[in-house]
Amino acid sequence: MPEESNPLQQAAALICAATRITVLTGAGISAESGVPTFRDAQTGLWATYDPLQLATPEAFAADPERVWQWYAWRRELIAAAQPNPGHTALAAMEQHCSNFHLITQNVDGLHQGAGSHNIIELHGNIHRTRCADKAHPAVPNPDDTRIPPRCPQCDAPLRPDVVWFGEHLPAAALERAFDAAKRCDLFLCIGTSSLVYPAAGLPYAALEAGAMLIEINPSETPLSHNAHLHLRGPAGEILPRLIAAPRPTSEASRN
Ligand code: BJW
Repeated sequence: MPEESNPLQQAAALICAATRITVLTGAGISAESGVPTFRDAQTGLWATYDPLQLATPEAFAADPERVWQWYAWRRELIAAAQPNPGHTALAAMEQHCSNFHLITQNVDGLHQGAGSHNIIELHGNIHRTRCADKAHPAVPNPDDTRIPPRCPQCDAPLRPDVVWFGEHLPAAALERAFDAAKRCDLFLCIGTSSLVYPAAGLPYAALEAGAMLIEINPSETPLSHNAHLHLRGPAGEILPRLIAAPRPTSEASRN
């Protein structure tokens, strides 16, 4: 890494030199699409809503209507959102790296909308529903006006296919994510507070296996001091500049 270059150029050089890139995204990457994060002061969902009353299996058991309605509101909000330049830049990065994994904690489907392909969804997807009793995927009957609607197979309530606190992450996705973290030579951690486990453990697994670590976030997180580079700012501004940044010439890299 040429020492005289700025952090953005250094990051661009790391991306250019990497052969196996793994990215972990969180709610921050969708913030510029108008999808609220969870923990940002004032604008985060948890500033207004209590996660214990909305994002746990106990909350759903106690008041399924309230939980369903809250997710229906969020689904509508997300349906109106478009991928932003941060999502698009990651889709472009995938085109230039033959070994690229995009792990997301987001449930909004905006990476798919931007054209990313190799996506590992750790916390599910808000656009899908499943049976609350048997966990199988299930699509509500459009004529079912009950809230929540019932499983067409067994008449149990349906729930959003997302991972709530205290629930296990989908095992295959989690295994693929840790595998991608341990096998990469560059790990990018973008727009996550790095507080929620096991996802927050992924960058540490990458570091332990010898990868370089870049964090992109306007704020400091518990991960920041472990990152080789911390690019401070909104992902929708930094990522497009990162993929467009001039790479150091081979002459400059030798010096
Ligand atoms: C920008 C930006 C811009 C803003 N550009 N950046 C070890 C220690 C302690 C606790 C635990 C542990 N292991 C497990 C736990 C318990 C728990 C946990 O981690 N709790 C902690 C909070 C303390 N974990 C779990 O329960 C998980 N399950 C589990 O571990 O199962 C095993 C088990 C089972 C039973 C018993 C014991 C173990 C499940 C976690 C599920 C999380 N679910 C949610 C809701 C998903 C559905 C929904 O959408 O409603 O997932 S909670 C919420 O947090 C959501 C997110 O995916 C997740 C992470 O949040 P994220 O993405 O980081 O967002 P924010 O808001 O926190 O941060 C946004 C960041 O963006 C900020 O840093 C901003 O600065 C930044 N930003 N604008 C770039 N423009």
